[in-house]
Amino acid sequence: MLVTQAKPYNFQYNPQETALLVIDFQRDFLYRGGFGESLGNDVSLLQRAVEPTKRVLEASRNYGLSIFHVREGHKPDLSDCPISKRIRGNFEKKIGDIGPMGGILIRGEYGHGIIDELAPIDGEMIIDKPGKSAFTMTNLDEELDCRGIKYLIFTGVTTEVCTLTTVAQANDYGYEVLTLEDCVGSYKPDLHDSALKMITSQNGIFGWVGNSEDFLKSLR
Ligand code: TIU
Repeated sequence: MLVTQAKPYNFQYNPQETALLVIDFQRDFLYRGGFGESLGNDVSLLQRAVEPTKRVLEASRNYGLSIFHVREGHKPDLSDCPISKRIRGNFEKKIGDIGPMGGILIRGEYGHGIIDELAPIDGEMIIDKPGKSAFTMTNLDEELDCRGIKYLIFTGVTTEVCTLTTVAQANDYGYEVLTLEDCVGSYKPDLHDSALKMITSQNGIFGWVGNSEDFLKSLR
């Protein structure tokens, strides 16, 4: 077992049974003209999570951890997009409308792709999901189960939306979950802080929160 410093107490994990999750680092969330900006957000706020996540991704590759990339998005015909999700907020640009990176949050479009810094390489799983949780309407749980994965390391955007939703569901499925606080990012700094507090409250109601430096140290 390896051990890394974390809140509310040290996180122990068997690297053979551990997967790194890299959630929704897509141009649609990090770049101007995509889905994140269509919701009225300052997308530059997510950049701070990119470099630490890159270091964790590269170290995880070198160590041989299982790596899962996750993307949020919809089929071009929007048959998997609830009307509630498309119209909520009354925004001018909606899912499926054309923006500078193609159809907003549509699979196969440039904006739906993962940013170059964190692009998947051969052998890494890609999970496409229509909702916020990476477990809902996907085969993520089966893919983790057949690899014998019990421990999940979380990186992703945004902290309180897709990351927290997936962390909470992973906890219900019985995974031991570590979220790296500098590898998750939000448009809302106060909600980022609250989401991380929610994970560790009650002595780890959803799991652990650590940081990239301590996690990298544990892999060395
Ligand atoms: N809007 C927002 O903060 N997030 C999302 O819509 N999806 C993800 O978090 N990936």
